[in-house]
Amino acid sequence: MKKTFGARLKALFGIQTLDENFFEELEDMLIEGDLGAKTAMEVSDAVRKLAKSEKKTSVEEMQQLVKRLLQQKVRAWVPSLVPGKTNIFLILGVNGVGKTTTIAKLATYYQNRGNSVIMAAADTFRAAAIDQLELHAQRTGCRIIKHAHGSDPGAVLFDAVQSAHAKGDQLVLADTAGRMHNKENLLRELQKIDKVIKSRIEDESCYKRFLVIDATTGQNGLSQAQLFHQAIGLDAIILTKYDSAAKGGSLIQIGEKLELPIAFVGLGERYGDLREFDTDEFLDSLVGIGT
Ligand SMILES: Nc1nc2c(ncn2[C@@H]2O[C@H](COP(=O)(O)OP(=O)(O)OP(=O)(O)O)[C@@H](O)[C@H]2O)c(=O)[nH]1
Ligand SMILES: [Mg+2]
Repeated sequence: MKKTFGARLKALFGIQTLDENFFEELEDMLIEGDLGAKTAMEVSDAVRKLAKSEKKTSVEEMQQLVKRLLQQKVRAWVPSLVPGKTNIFLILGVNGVGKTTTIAKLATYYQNRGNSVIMAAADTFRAAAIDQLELHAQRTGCRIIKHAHGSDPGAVLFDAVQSAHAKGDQLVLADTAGRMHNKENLLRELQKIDKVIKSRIEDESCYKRFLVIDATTGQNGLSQAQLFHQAIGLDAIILTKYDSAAKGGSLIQIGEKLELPIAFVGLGERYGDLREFDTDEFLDSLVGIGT
């Protein structure tokens, strides 16, 4: 499954006759890869120009050209903690994308860099959510701040920030619900949580909002990002399940339309399966370089 898109692209680039069919196929393939119609057209036009202006166009040249065009659209950003302060990461995303698992991975990542991390169980909507986070807290050795199922998630954050301040923890990782009775309810609750956090933090630079996107959801990634960015405001994206589907073309569109950077990539279910996003590696895989 992995690299299928890049491999197909490379196979297409290997075709000797660069006629109109070739460019149409290239454009279709880029759209199928979730890069969006505009980017697909831009890339296929650029390749067309290159093919015309230079007599010999190798597979490698075309791959590098596509990479160069896409490079301007994605940006990596690894968040570092503001030293001596309580940092808060709010982890957002629709249900099932991997928010809770990502919190355990982030806890491990920041603990390994010498920080004391606590978890805040602000998904109070789904019955098993608090127990699930608690299990991750035990396994990673984090304190957890939780209230009863069905209680106000904003109050959980209020307590968590206060507790982290009091005990001198560097990072609060806040789990949130991915689903409520309806979308409007969910967004309204998340906006309330956001307000509570903003009223409790020492300064804005300590607070970051991450949207978790599942690599297997394709084009939907963009609409999810637009929805959350508009309702709450986002700082960065975390891409999960990249081990199941190395697609991720929607990141290009998210980067282009919303200018959001990518922070981390989830590559499995274990706590160590989190990598800092690497633009070069991502684009190489996307366009089939080195395969
Ligand atoms: N293969 C793979 N599976 C993952 C990854 N991240 C999460 N998962 C799995 O995806 C499933 C859902 O993960 P959760 O962390 O519970 O997702 P969530 O967003 O918290 O879900 P809700 O709380 O129901 O909204 C679990 O089975 C995880 O093990 C990843 O990077 N790779
Ligand atoms: Mg969850």
